[in-house]
Amino acid sequence: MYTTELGKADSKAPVPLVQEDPELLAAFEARVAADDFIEPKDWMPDAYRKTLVRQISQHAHSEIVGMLPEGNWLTRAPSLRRKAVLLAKVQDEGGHGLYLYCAAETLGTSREDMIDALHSGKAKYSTIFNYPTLTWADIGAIGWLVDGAAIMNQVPLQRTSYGPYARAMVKVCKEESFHQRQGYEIMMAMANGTPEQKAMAQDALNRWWWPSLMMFGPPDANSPNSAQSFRWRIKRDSNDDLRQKFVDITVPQADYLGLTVPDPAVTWNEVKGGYDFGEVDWEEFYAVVRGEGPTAKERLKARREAWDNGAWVREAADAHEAKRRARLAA
Ligand code: BYC
Repeated sequence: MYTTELGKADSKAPVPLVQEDPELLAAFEARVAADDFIEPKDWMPDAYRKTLVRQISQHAHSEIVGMLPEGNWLTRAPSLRRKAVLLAKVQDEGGHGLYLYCAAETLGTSREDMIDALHSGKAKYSTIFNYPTLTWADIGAIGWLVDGAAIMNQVPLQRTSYGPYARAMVKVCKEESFHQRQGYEIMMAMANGTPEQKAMAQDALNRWWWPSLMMFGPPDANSPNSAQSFRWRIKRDSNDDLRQKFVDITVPQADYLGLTVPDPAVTWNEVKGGYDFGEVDWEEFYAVVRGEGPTAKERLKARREAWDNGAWVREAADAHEAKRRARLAA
């Protein structure tokens, strides 16, 4: 995503928001308030368009960069079945990235510009993909926790106000459910396996738990984009509400596996009807957002190399298209 740079000429000097026509703005806001979908050719405020490009392109980058930690295990999956399932999942993530880039393109930003922003380090992608996958159990933990957190965040996005983004989320959510189950199934096999396998499963839970909670973004009180995104129904649930829902669903799943969530503060709170839990290390979160995560450099290097190595495919596709057009014109 183009980060807050979108509304700024440089990172220090804020650019005033475009002064919108009050009548058009009022009509737009009334449509959003009535839960109408906004479509690509409809009038929309400049800041709405920019917020969507920021969020959807971040989401697309996350899907594509997210293929890397799991791709790392494709050649080492413990059986042919596990390899086939993981391969299908990683391919699904590539597909999600493509739907999302297409949705962002309908807002008038080119794919090249979005990819350029990722490769130059200007654009963000989810912090979660800056952590390494050290053992096979990490593949189980990613499916269970990371895809589980993604579903929690993406189900409400099926009702986001921008039509192409909402529709992309429908297929993405169906596939994410399969991803979450494949991860949990790996965790079940390991948690019920040898003591060494169970220890690997616990270690993976220990390492992925807190980064998964960070996926929902900063606490509501420190979320600069939330107020406007709620008003325009881009966001339907708050960062903290989704994080709470995730904890409430996931803690009993860990219990069922016979594993322990690495947070001594987790306790059922009868009054709120949910779990209390400890404070996320927000310093770590912001450091990872700044590009200081354990595998951040490796991830961007892999993406840049993939783009450069794929140049011949793009050139061949362009040449084929030019020939096809020339034939049609002749
Ligand atoms: N990582 O004001 P806030 C997947 C940034 S992939 C990095 O709350 P917002 C999968 C945020 O961008 C699923 N940055 O922002 C793939 C903002 O910075 P800027 C990925 C983060 O947008 C492969 C600043 O912090 N899902 O499932 O209202 C394999 C302040 O935050 C993060 C999506 O992308 C983060 N975690 O809310 C397996 C979902 N959190 O731009 C699985 C779509 C926050 O102002 N995105 N920041 O400089 C969203 O729902 C929202 O953008 C967020 C943040 C809830 C993430």
